[in-house]
Amino acid sequence: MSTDLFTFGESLSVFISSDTDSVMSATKFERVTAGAEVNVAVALSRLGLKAQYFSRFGNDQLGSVMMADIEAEGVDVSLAKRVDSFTGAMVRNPGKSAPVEISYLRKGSAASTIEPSDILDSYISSTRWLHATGITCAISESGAKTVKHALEKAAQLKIKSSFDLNIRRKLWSEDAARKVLEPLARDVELLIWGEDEYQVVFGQVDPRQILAEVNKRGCKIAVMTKGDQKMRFSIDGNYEEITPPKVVAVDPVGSGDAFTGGVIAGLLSGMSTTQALEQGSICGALVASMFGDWTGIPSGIAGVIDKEIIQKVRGN
Ligand code: KDG
Repeated sequence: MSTDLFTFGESLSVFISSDTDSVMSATKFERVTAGAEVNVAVALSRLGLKAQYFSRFGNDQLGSVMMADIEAEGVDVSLAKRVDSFTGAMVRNPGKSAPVEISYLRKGSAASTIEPSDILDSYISSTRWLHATGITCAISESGAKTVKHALEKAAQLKIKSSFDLNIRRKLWSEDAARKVLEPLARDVELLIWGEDEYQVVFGQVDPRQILAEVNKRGCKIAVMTKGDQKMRFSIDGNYEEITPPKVVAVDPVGSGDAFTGGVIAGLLSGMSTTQALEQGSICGALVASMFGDWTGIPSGIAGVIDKEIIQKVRGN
């Protein structure tokens, strides 16, 4: 099967308190499926492209329901393995009156047993784009090896790839993250990190300087995001900025992944890099404007957001 995107990582069942804004006082919880890489796969699928996602799920009910959720979004999850461990979860408040606070239930989870041999060369050679994140590096040593293996294989097979640092400070220290992630920040088509993540890996530096440096490391498009603020990027040494569309932010969780998905889809559709980044920022803003990681992801055809949605966001 040939695909537009192949990605892998850990998806989680996210339990969100629904009767109060605090996990401490809630008695009711809503469950949704999410995860940085699967969010990107869903974005590609909503935008009309073929996305394939690999993970290890436990032989449990959460594993079954999450695979069904992913499949219902049109993402091919048929390569996934079921293993003798539990499927990971996350508990959080919705962030309505207090900042979002999360707790993970994932150490030793099924997905954390992922290994380089799970990612067959054929998964990469049959796709147009490989996407990986630093979260998979944080969940286990074999996860970090798997990311390294997949990115190197993509470079070897001349398949375009993207890497999102996605530092999760509840999973590892900044020091540990820097050691593992710094060597991986090279030779990808698209490197997307938050401003604070660049600082963790490269120290306090001028954005223009560091983005140019990242281009020199073989990353053609280097992007530095900062939530709903100005996004900086550099393509082959040429620095530019985009201001994301303003929306009323309801829930920022998942907006970075929607941004990444919108950019990849745009690039695969043949848009210019700047247009693809603009499309990504619309996807990110839409997700932030609605509750949940997937709710606001827009629909589209062949990688391009539906025109009416763009008109609505731009207010015309
Ligand atoms: O990017 C959104 C993710 O943070 C969320 O879906 C959960 O994957 C997740 C994580 O590891 O925090």
